[in-house]
Amino acid sequence: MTEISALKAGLIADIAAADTLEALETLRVGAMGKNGVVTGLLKTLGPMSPEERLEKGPPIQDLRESVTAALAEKKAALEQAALDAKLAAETIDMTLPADIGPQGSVHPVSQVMDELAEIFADLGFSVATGPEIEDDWHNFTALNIPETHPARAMHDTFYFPDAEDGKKMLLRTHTSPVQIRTMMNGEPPIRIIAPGRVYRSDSDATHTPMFHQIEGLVIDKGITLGHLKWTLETFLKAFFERDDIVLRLRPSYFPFTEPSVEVDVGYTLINGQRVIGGDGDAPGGGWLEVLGSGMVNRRVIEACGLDPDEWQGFAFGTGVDRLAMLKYGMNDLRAFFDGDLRWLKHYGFMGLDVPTLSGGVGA
Ligand code: 2NM
Repeated sequence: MTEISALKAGLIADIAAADTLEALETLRVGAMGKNGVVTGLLKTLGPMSPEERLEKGPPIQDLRESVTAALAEKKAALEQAALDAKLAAETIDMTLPADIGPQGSVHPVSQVMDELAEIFADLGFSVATGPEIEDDWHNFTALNIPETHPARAMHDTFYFPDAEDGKKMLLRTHTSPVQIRTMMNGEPPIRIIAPGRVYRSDSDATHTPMFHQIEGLVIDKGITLGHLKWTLETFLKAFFERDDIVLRLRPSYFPFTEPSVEVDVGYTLINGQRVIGGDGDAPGGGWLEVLGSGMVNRRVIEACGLDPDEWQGFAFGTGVDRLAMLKYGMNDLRAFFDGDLRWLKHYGFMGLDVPTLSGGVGA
């Protein structure tokens, strides 16, 4: 056996015996590295005469190729073995519950808006929307609110700087302009609710500069206060999920309705707790104002281009935030809009993929 074939046999045996990637790397450096034995032999070829190189070159090249191939083969085998060992050790238990990660929740205002839309959908009302930036005609004038009405004073309404076309633009102070637009653009009979954001320059424990309203409007022939009373009673029973809701209608004043009626619901004392339902005049009981309403003023119907001798109707309005507080027992309105995740986790509702009562209580 020549010196080179002995060296080749030894290196290949060492490579075959290497049992870690680190040991294999040490062997590679010893043979093929800058100062490796194979590298050293290759370097001897340079100064040789062509004749000598022709004789001694092939076994050295063969040594280089064989060692390189053995190193690569062993490296692949060791890597495969490492992967096999890892896969054998890291089994995944597919029966473990998945980590569902952080979950959002439905804000009580959104929840209550959904509940209201569903209740009124069952009564034949559709949902109407409109711009939050309005002009003073749709927000005030058409609603029989004259220039001198206190609701127009600067301290209540957020006005935009005067526009060039002379239009006074503002943030709507109620959703009534949606009803105005619906009456102007559509043909009666009309049965709509208009939920959405409204804005008033007001801020304390019970008032935020932005809050949510829902208003309803019915325009048809022969509509009376009786229809209004039945509709509101049916709605409040569905919303508070109680059959013993008692309404108290008090005469009131709104420029856009005549007559105007404020609606209270009775609460009673149950185990010392105020619970909505029952006769508010019972001992310990009382009345909570929940809605404003009335028969739409004929001047409003006329302003919308309809004949008030032909078409009559009723309208009502209330605060969605306030309804949410009453139904779900929250006491600070400001917390609604703080975006505190702890509050949302506590008062929020599960998404619509969870079965709920009338799309209702889910959390
Ligand atoms: C309320 C109370 C009473 C109301 C009236 C109208 C319209 F456009 F038909 F005239 N929309 N909304 C109304 C009536 C709103 O909120 C407390």
